[in-house]
Amino acid sequence: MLLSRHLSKAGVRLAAAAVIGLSGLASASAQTKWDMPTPYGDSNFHTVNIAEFAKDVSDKTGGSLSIQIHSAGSLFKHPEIKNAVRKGLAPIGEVLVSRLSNEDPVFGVDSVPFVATSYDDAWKLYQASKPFLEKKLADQGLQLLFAVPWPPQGIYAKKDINTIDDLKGLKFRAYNASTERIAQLAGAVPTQVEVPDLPTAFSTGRVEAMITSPSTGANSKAWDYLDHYYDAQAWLPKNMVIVNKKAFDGLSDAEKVAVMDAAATAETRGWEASKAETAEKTQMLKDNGIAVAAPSEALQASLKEIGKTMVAEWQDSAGADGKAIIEAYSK
Ligand code: PCA
Repeated sequence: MLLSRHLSKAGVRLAAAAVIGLSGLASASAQTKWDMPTPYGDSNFHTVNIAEFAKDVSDKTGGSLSIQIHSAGSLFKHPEIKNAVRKGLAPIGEVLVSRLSNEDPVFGVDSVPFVATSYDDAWKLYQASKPFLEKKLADQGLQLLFAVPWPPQGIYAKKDINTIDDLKGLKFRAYNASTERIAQLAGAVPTQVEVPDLPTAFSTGRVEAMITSPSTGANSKAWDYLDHYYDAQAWLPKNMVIVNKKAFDGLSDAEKVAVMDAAATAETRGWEASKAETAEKTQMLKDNGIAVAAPSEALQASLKEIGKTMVAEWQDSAGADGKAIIEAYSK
């Protein structure tokens, strides 16, 4: 009591000075930290690209905006990431675009088999669909920062797949509505499995075959649990990085410019990395003992038949937007 009274005046002045000093310091180096959930592991080329994007943002803003990546579904599982960003639970995140095709067919256009099977065509399809994609995202308060394709998709299996009949009855791993539909049309049994769970799903027999990229096969050490890869080059699905619009609008003008610049650079770098990845990871599959082959003519013909059915189904469901996208793409 006595002591505190003694200290009072000088103490109050000192404390006030300290508070002003601290707050002055805080506003001079206002720091924003964004948590960023992503679905795939650290060694995946998409995650590597995003880590460079995050570093770029930090460098360009002098550290005033930092992005902390939470990979492999560690903060939010893949199916939850989009809604987490929409609700602002995470300001920024990565998702497979076609993961959202149940909301709107526009999101599924890059995963319809044999519509765009080369990088050039995938780029054209991206440009044709981008305005629609951006509009659908904007309706949910989301903004597209950049999108990067996976290498072309091929079939992995524990046994030889010579014709489509060899897929009949197999437990087939799916990662979106389109891979589920392919399994159904081939007479296989689809099961949704996220990439981080692949090794367990295969080794416990929950799934026996899948269609995905050389990247995902190599990243998840497919040689530990299967023997065959058929390079069907069926489509190139994209991942996208999206940001909560309110969070973005809360940045300073300089920070906004930094994010947009880093995003444009990441998109270019990501497309190049994906191209390099295709040959590199296909070789890695071979080096580790997987039999890598082109699909037989019979198998490829059946896959293309399935593709035709799915193009028709997609066009039916996508209506006027779908028509406009295909028109822009065919130009
Ligand atoms: N890898 C991801 C999506 C497409 C790909 O090549 C996956 O298998 O889930």
